[in-house]
Amino acid sequence: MATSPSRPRILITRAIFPEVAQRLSQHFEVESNTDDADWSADEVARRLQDKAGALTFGLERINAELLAKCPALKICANMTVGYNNFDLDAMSVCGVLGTNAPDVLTETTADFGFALLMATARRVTESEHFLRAGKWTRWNYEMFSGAEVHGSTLGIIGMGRIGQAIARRGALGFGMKVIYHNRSRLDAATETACRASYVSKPELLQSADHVMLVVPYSAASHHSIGAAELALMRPSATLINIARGGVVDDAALATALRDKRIAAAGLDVYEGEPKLHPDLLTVPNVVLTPHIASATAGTRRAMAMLAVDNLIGYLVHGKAVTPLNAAGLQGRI
Ligand code: 8YV
Repeated sequence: MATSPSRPRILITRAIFPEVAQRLSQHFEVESNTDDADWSADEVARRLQDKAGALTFGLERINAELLAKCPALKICANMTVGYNNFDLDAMSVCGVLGTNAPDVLTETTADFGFALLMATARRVTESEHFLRAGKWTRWNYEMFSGAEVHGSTLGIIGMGRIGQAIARRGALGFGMKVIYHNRSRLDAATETACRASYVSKPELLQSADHVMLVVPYSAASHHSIGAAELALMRPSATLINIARGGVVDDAALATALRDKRIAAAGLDVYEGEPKLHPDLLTVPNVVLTPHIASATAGTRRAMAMLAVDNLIGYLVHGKAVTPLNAAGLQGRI
Protein backbone atom coordinates (compact mmCIF):
# COMPACT_ATOMS: atom_id res chain seq x y z
CA MET A 1 0.00 0.00 0.00
CA ALA A 2 1.27 3.50 -0.82
CA THR A 3 2.30 5.39 2.29
CA SER A 4 1.62 9.02 2.98
CA PRO A 5 3.96 11.03 5.22
CA SER A 6 0.95 12.71 6.82
CA ARG A 7 -0.37 9.51 8.34
CA PRO A 8 0.00 9.35 12.15
CA ARG A 9 2.75 7.11 13.50
CA ILE A 10 1.91 4.25 15.86
CA LEU A 11 4.10 2.05 18.05
CA ILE A 12 3.16 -1.53 18.97
CA THR A 13 5.33 -2.28 21.99
CA ARG A 14 5.08 -6.10 22.00
CA ALA A 15 4.51 -8.88 19.47
CA ILE A 16 0.86 -9.32 18.56
CA PHE A 17 -1.38 -11.11 16.03
CA PRO A 18 -0.26 -10.12 12.48
CA GLU A 19 -3.80 -9.04 11.56
CA VAL A 20 -3.67 -6.42 14.35
CA ALA A 21 -0.63 -4.73 12.82
CA GLN A 22 -2.18 -5.13 9.35
CA ARG A 23 -5.36 -3.35 10.43
CA LEU A 24 -3.42 -0.55 12.04
CA SER A 25 -1.24 -0.15 8.93
CA GLN A 26 -4.35 0.69 6.87
CA HIS A 27 -4.49 3.98 8.81
CA PHE A 28 -1.07 4.58 10.33
CA GLU A 29 2.69 4.28 9.87
CA VAL A 30 3.31 1.34 12.17
CA GLU A 31 6.46 0.40 14.06
CA SER A 32 6.12 -3.05 15.62
CA ASN A 33 8.12 -5.01 18.17
CA THR A 34 7.79 -8.13 16.03
CA ASP A 35 10.71 -9.81 17.85
CA ASP A 36 8.89 -9.32 21.17
CA ALA A 37 12.10 -7.84 22.58
CA ASP A 38 12.12 -6.60 26.18
CA TRP A 39 12.41 -2.88 25.60
CA SER A 40 13.58 -0.84 28.58
CA ALA A 41 11.59 2.23 29.65
CA ASP A 42 14.20 4.39 27.86
CA GLU A 43 13.84 2.34 24.69
CA VAL A 44 10.04 2.65 24.77
CA ALA A 45 10.39 6.43 25.30
CA ARG A 46 12.93 6.72 22.45
CA ARG A 47 10.68 4.85 20.02
CA LEU A 48 7.58 6.74 21.16
CA GLN A 49 8.99 10.25 20.83
CA ASP A 50 7.68 10.76 17.28
CA LYS A 51 4.51 8.63 17.65
CA ALA A 52 0.92 9.81 17.97
CA GLY A 53 -0.29 6.54 19.46
CA ALA A 54 0.80 3.34 21.14
CA LEU A 55 -0.72 -0.09 21.42
CA THR A 56 0.34 -1.02 24.95
CA PHE A 57 0.03 -4.21 26.96
CA GLY A 58 -0.37 -3.13 30.55
CA LEU A 59 3.37 -3.45 31.07
CA GLU A 60 4.79 -0.08 29.96
CA ARG A 61 4.84 2.68 32.57
CA ILE A 62 3.18 5.70 30.97
CA ASN A 63 4.16 8.40 33.46
CA ALA A 64 5.29 12.03 33.56
CA GLU A 65 8.90 11.10 32.85
CA LEU A 66 8.02 9.23 29.65
CA LEU A 67 5.41 11.77 28.58
CA ALA A 68 7.96 14.60 28.81
CA LYS A 69 9.97 12.79 26.11
CA CYS A 70 7.00 12.13 23.81
CA PRO A 71 5.50 15.48 22.73
CA ALA A 72 3.62 14.01 19.75
CA LEU A 73 1.81 11.36 21.80
CA LYS A 74 -1.99 11.56 21.87
CA ILE A 75 -3.19 8.12 22.94
CA CYS A 76 -1.99 4.92 24.66
CA ALA A 77 -4.37 2.02 24.07
CA ASN A 78 -3.91 -0.87 26.51
CA MET A 79 -5.09 -4.25 25.26
CA THR A 80 -5.84 -5.10 28.91
CA VAL A 81 -8.70 -4.21 31.19
CA GLY A 82 -6.27 -3.30 33.99
CA TYR A 83 -4.49 0.03 33.54
CA ASN A 84 -2.33 0.46 36.61
CA ASN A 85 0.58 1.06 34.19
CA PHE A 86 -1.02 4.43 33.32
CA ASP A 87 -0.53 7.54 35.43
CA LEU A 88 -3.84 8.98 34.25
CA ASP A 89 -3.33 12.31 36.01
CA ALA A 90 0.00 12.84 34.24
CA MET A 91 -1.53 11.70 30.95
CA SER A 92 -4.41 14.17 31.33
CA VAL A 93 -2.00 17.02 32.08
CA CYS A 94 -0.12 16.18 28.85
CA GLY A 95 -3.31 15.74 26.81
CA VAL A 96 -2.75 12.01 26.29
CA LEU A 97 -5.77 9.72 26.29
CA GLY A 98 -5.57 6.29 27.92
CA THR A 99 -7.93 3.50 26.89
CA ASN A 100 -8.36 -0.04 28.19
CA ALA A 101 -10.05 -3.19 26.91
CA PRO A 102 -12.98 -4.12 29.16
CA ASP A 103 -15.89 -6.56 28.60
CA VAL A 104 -14.34 -8.70 25.86
CA LEU A 105 -12.36 -10.71 28.44
CA THR A 106 -14.95 -10.92 31.22
CA GLU A 107 -16.30 -14.45 30.68
CA THR A 108 -12.92 -15.97 29.75
CA THR A 109 -11.29 -14.50 32.85
CA ALA A 110 -14.16 -15.68 35.04
CA ASP A 111 -13.76 -19.19 33.57
CA PHE A 112 -10.11 -19.08 34.58
CA GLY A 113 -10.95 -17.89 38.08
CA PHE A 114 -12.98 -21.03 38.42
CA ALA A 115 -10.27 -23.20 36.88
CA LEU A 116 -7.85 -21.89 39.50
CA LEU A 117 -10.39 -22.32 42.29
CA MET A 118 -11.11 -25.91 41.29
CA ALA A 119 -7.42 -26.77 40.84
CA THR A 120 -6.58 -25.24 44.23
CA ALA A 121 -9.47 -26.68 46.24
CA ARG A 122 -9.09 -30.15 44.72
CA ARG A 123 -5.27 -30.10 44.72
CA VAL A 124 -5.00 -30.85 41.00
CA THR A 125 -1.43 -29.69 40.34
CA GLU A 126 -0.04 -30.93 43.66
CA SER A 127 -1.37 -34.42 42.95
CA GLU A 128 -0.10 -34.33 39.36
CA HIS A 129 3.41 -33.50 40.57
CA PHE A 130 3.16 -36.45 43.00
CA LEU A 131 2.13 -38.76 40.17
CA ARG A 132 4.79 -37.50 37.74
CA ALA A 133 7.44 -37.97 40.43
CA GLY A 134 6.56 -41.69 40.52
CA LYS A 135 5.28 -41.46 44.10
CA TRP A 136 1.82 -42.98 43.41
CA THR A 137 2.34 -46.57 44.49
CA ARG A 138 -0.84 -47.29 46.47
CA TRP A 139 -4.32 -45.92 47.25
CA ASN A 140 -5.10 -44.32 50.57
CA TYR A 141 -8.47 -43.00 51.76
CA GLU A 142 -7.20 -39.51 52.55
CA MET A 143 -4.81 -39.12 49.64
CA PHE A 144 -5.06 -35.53 48.30
CA SER A 145 -8.27 -34.93 50.15
CA GLY A 146 -9.35 -31.43 49.18
CA ALA A 147 -11.98 -28.83 49.95
CA GLU A 148 -15.59 -29.00 48.76
CA VAL A 149 -16.48 -26.52 46.03
CA HIS A 150 -20.20 -27.16 45.38
CA GLY A 151 -22.40 -25.87 48.15
CA SER A 152 -19.54 -23.99 49.83
CA THR A 153 -19.32 -20.25 50.48
CA LEU A 154 -17.58 -18.17 47.84
CA GLY A 155 -16.36 -14.73 48.95
CA ILE A 156 -15.57 -12.33 46.10
CA ILE A 157 -13.56 -9.16 46.78
CA GLY A 158 -14.06 -6.73 43.88
CA MET A 159 -17.49 -7.04 42.30
CA GLY A 160 -17.00 -5.46 38.89
CA ARG A 161 -17.84 -7.22 35.65
CA ILE A 162 -15.46 -10.14 36.22
CA GLY A 163 -16.47 -10.53 39.87
CA GLN A 164 -20.12 -10.68 38.82
CA ALA A 165 -19.38 -13.31 36.14
CA ILE A 166 -17.62 -15.41 38.80
CA ALA A 167 -20.58 -14.98 41.17
CA ARG A 168 -22.99 -16.28 38.51
CA ARG A 169 -20.80 -19.33 37.91
CA GLY A 170 -20.59 -20.04 41.63
CA ALA A 171 -24.28 -19.59 42.41
CA LEU A 172 -25.83 -21.09 39.28
CA GLY A 173 -23.25 -23.72 38.37
CA PHE A 174 -22.00 -24.90 41.74
CA GLY A 175 -24.84 -24.04 44.12
CA MET A 176 -22.48 -21.89 46.18
CA LYS A 177 -23.54 -19.27 48.66
CA VAL A 178 -21.97 -16.12 47.22
CA ILE A 179 -20.95 -13.18 49.40
CA TYR A 180 -19.02 -10.16 48.15
CA HIS A 181 -17.25 -7.03 49.26
CA ASN A 182 -16.75 -4.01 47.03
CA ARG A 183 -15.96 -0.30 47.42
CA SER A 184 -19.64 0.38 46.74
CA ARG A 185 -22.57 -1.97 47.13
CA LEU A 186 -24.26 -3.16 43.91
CA ASP A 187 -27.86 -2.21 43.19
CA ALA A 188 -30.50 -4.72 44.27
CA ALA A 189 -31.24 -5.96 40.73
CA THR A 190 -27.56 -6.78 40.08
CA GLU A 191 -27.22 -8.49 43.47
CA THR A 192 -30.27 -10.61 42.62
CA ALA A 193 -28.95 -11.48 39.15
CA CYS A 194 -25.63 -12.58 40.71
CA ARG A 195 -27.35 -14.19 43.71
CA ALA A 196 -24.75 -12.43 45.84
CA SER A 197 -25.00 -10.75 49.27
CA TYR A 198 -22.94 -7.77 50.36
CA VAL A 199 -20.85 -8.21 53.53
CA SER A 200 -18.01 -6.32 55.22
CA LYS A 201 -14.47 -7.38 54.35
CA PRO A 202 -13.76 -8.95 57.77
CA GLU A 203 -17.04 -10.88 57.61
CA LEU A 204 -16.17 -12.15 54.15
CA LEU A 205 -12.70 -13.26 55.21
CA GLN A 206 -14.07 -14.99 58.30
CA SER A 207 -16.92 -16.84 56.63
CA ALA A 208 -15.80 -17.73 53.08
CA ASP A 209 -14.53 -21.20 52.21
CA HIS A 210 -12.98 -19.72 49.07
CA VAL A 211 -11.88 -16.10 48.75
CA MET A 212 -11.54 -14.79 45.17
CA LEU A 213 -9.73 -11.49 44.51
CA VAL A 214 -10.87 -9.54 41.45
CA VAL A 215 -10.12 -6.02 42.63
CA PRO A 216 -8.11 -3.54 40.48
CA TYR A 217 -4.65 -2.59 41.73
CA SER A 218 -4.38 0.88 43.27
CA ALA A 219 -2.73 2.54 46.25
CA ALA A 220 -5.86 1.58 48.22
CA SER A 221 -5.74 -2.11 47.26
CA HIS A 222 -1.94 -2.48 47.69
CA HIS A 223 -1.34 -5.36 50.16
CA SER A 224 -5.04 -5.30 51.04
CA ILE A 225 -4.59 -9.00 51.77
CA GLY A 226 -1.67 -9.29 54.20
CA ALA A 227 -0.89 -11.12 57.42
CA ALA A 228 -3.81 -9.53 59.34
CA GLU A 229 -6.37 -10.45 56.67
CA LEU A 230 -4.96 -13.96 56.21
CA ALA A 231 -5.25 -14.43 59.98
CA LEU A 232 -9.00 -13.81 59.70
CA MET A 233 -9.49 -16.58 57.15
CA ARG A 234 -10.47 -20.10 58.08
CA PRO A 235 -7.62 -22.63 58.28
CA SER A 236 -9.57 -24.71 55.73
CA ALA A 237 -10.01 -21.79 53.31
CA THR A 238 -8.45 -21.14 49.91
CA LEU A 239 -7.39 -17.79 48.43
CA ILE A 240 -7.49 -17.16 44.67
CA ASN A 241 -5.79 -14.09 43.14
CA ILE A 242 -6.63 -13.28 39.51
CA ALA A 243 -6.55 -9.52 40.20
CA ARG A 244 -3.07 -7.98 40.17
CA GLY A 245 0.25 -8.61 41.82
CA GLY A 246 0.64 -6.35 44.84
CA VAL A 247 -2.98 -6.74 45.99
CA VAL A 248 -1.66 -9.64 48.10
CA ASP A 249 1.44 -9.41 50.27
CA ASP A 250 3.08 -12.47 48.71
CA ALA A 251 5.65 -12.87 51.51
CA ALA A 252 2.88 -12.97 54.14
CA LEU A 253 0.90 -15.39 51.97
CA ALA A 254 3.85 -17.76 51.58
CA THR A 255 4.26 -17.78 55.38
CA ALA A 256 0.53 -18.42 55.91
CA LEU A 257 0.64 -21.31 53.42
CA ARG A 258 3.77 -22.81 54.98
CA ASP A 259 2.26 -22.57 58.49
CA LYS A 260 -1.11 -23.92 57.20
CA ARG A 261 -2.82 -20.73 58.41
CA ILE A 262 -4.94 -21.23 55.32
CA ALA A 263 -5.26 -24.48 53.35
CA ALA A 264 -4.16 -23.39 49.90
CA ALA A 265 -3.89 -20.59 47.34
CA GLY A 266 -4.23 -20.27 43.58
CA LEU A 267 -2.28 -17.39 42.04
CA ASP A 268 -2.18 -16.03 38.50
CA VAL A 269 -0.55 -12.70 39.37
CA TYR A 270 2.44 -11.72 41.52
CA GLU A 271 4.12 -8.74 43.04
CA GLY A 272 7.06 -7.94 40.73
CA GLU A 273 6.07 -10.54 38.11
CA PRO A 274 7.43 -12.28 36.13
CA LYS A 275 9.61 -12.76 39.21
CA LEU A 276 7.95 -14.59 42.11
CA HIS A 277 8.59 -14.37 45.81
CA PRO A 278 10.99 -17.34 46.21
CA ASP A 279 9.05 -18.74 49.18
CA LEU A 280 5.99 -19.29 46.97
CA LEU A 281 8.01 -21.82 44.98
CA THR A 282 8.83 -23.85 48.09
CA VAL A 283 5.32 -24.40 49.48
CA PRO A 284 3.31 -27.28 47.98
CA ASN A 285 -0.19 -25.96 48.72
CA VAL A 286 -0.24 -23.30 46.02
CA VAL A 287 -1.22 -23.47 42.35
CA LEU A 288 0.86 -21.05 40.28
CA THR A 289 0.07 -19.86 36.75
CA PRO A 290 1.85 -17.14 34.71
CA HIS A 291 -0.81 -14.41 34.34
CA ILE A 292 -2.94 -16.29 31.82
CA ALA A 293 -6.50 -15.61 32.98
CA SER A 294 -7.51 -14.00 29.67
CA ALA A 295 -5.35 -16.28 27.52
CA THR A 296 -7.52 -17.82 24.85
CA ALA A 297 -6.82 -16.97 21.22
CA GLY A 298 -10.31 -15.58 20.68
CA THR A 299 -10.26 -13.37 23.76
CA ARG A 300 -6.73 -12.07 23.28
CA ARG A 301 -7.62 -11.25 19.65
CA ALA A 302 -10.77 -9.42 20.80
CA MET A 303 -8.73 -7.48 23.40
CA ALA A 304 -6.15 -6.45 20.79
CA MET A 305 -8.86 -5.49 18.27
CA LEU A 306 -10.58 -3.32 20.88
CA ALA A 307 -7.27 -1.51 21.41
CA VAL A 308 -7.06 -1.06 17.61
CA ASP A 309 -10.65 0.28 17.58
CA ASN A 310 -9.58 2.80 20.20
CA LEU A 311 -6.54 3.94 18.20
CA ILE A 312 -8.48 4.28 14.94
CA GLY A 313 -11.52 5.71 16.71
CA TYR A 314 -9.51 8.44 18.42
CA LEU A 315 -6.83 9.33 15.90
CA VAL A 316 -8.94 8.97 12.74
CA HIS A 317 -12.49 9.74 13.90
CA GLY A 318 -11.86 11.76 17.07
CA LYS A 319 -13.66 9.40 19.47
CA ALA A 320 -12.28 6.40 21.38
CA VAL A 321 -14.51 3.43 22.26
CA THR A 322 -13.40 2.85 25.86
CA PRO A 323 -11.65 6.03 27.05
CA LEU A 324 -10.40 6.29 30.64
CA ASN A 325 -9.60 10.00 31.05
CA ALA A 326 -11.62 11.71 28.29
CA ALA A 327 -13.19 14.13 30.79
CA GLY A 328 -9.75 15.08 32.16
CA LEU A 329 -8.54 15.88 28.64
CA GLN A 330 -11.16 18.48 27.84
CA GLY A 331 -9.57 21.71 26.78
CA ARG A 332 -6.07 20.27 26.64
CA ILE A 333 -6.00 18.90 23.08
C1 8YV B 1 -3.78 -9.67 30.49
C2 8YV B 1 -5.04 -8.66 32.44
O1 8YV B 1 -3.73 -10.88 29.85
O2 8YV B 1 -6.51 -7.43 31.07
C3 8YV B 1 -5.85 -7.45 32.10
O3 8YV B 1 -5.83 -6.49 32.88
O4 8YV B 1 -4.53 -8.76 33.49
C4 8YV B 1 -4.92 -9.76 31.46
O5 8YV B 1 -6.08 -9.91 30.74
C5 8YV B 1 -2.47 -9.40 31.10
O6 8YV B 1 -2.42 -8.09 31.59
C6 8YV B 1 -1.30 -9.67 30.18
O7 8YV B 1 -0.85 -8.51 29.55
